[in-house]
Amino acid sequence: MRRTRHLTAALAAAAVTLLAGAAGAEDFTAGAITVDGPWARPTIGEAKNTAAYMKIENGGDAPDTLVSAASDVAGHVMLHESRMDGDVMKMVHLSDGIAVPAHGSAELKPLGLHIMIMGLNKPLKAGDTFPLVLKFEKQGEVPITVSVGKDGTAAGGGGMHDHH
Ligand SMILES: [Cu+2]
Repeated sequence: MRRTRHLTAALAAAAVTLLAGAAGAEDFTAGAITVDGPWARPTIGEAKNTAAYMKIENGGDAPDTLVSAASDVAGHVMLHESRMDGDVMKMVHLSDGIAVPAHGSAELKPLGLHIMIMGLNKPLKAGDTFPLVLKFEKQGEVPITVSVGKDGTAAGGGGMHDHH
């Protein structure tokens, strides 16, 4: 399968269109930013929410910040972090965004940083994909395609979004 590594930002948008519908998590590159294997959990029952996870790498000399995200398939997308408050898991909205250090990375994974996707216009099942546009302070908009999979790299610990 063709990868989208090392494409310019302009080509990346076109590549995302070509890859829409492809199975399996892909990597997406725009300028200094590479997004590795974005994935999301399938929705459960009538739930209209899910969370997306990915590793964001910054190959550049300057730090960047993921400031927001949006999707055509969802009414509302927010940057969240799951944190323990005593023995209760709580969601915190990250109004300052998610920092991606120069020559570093930010890891969005279950029980930690995630992109909360709310008000989905249809259920998501394993094997589906959906578009997501990440907006960075410096890099600007980076369109990606999120693959819906059972558990990705997660080591158990599911269900933390059930209360949403
Ligand atoms: Cu959340």
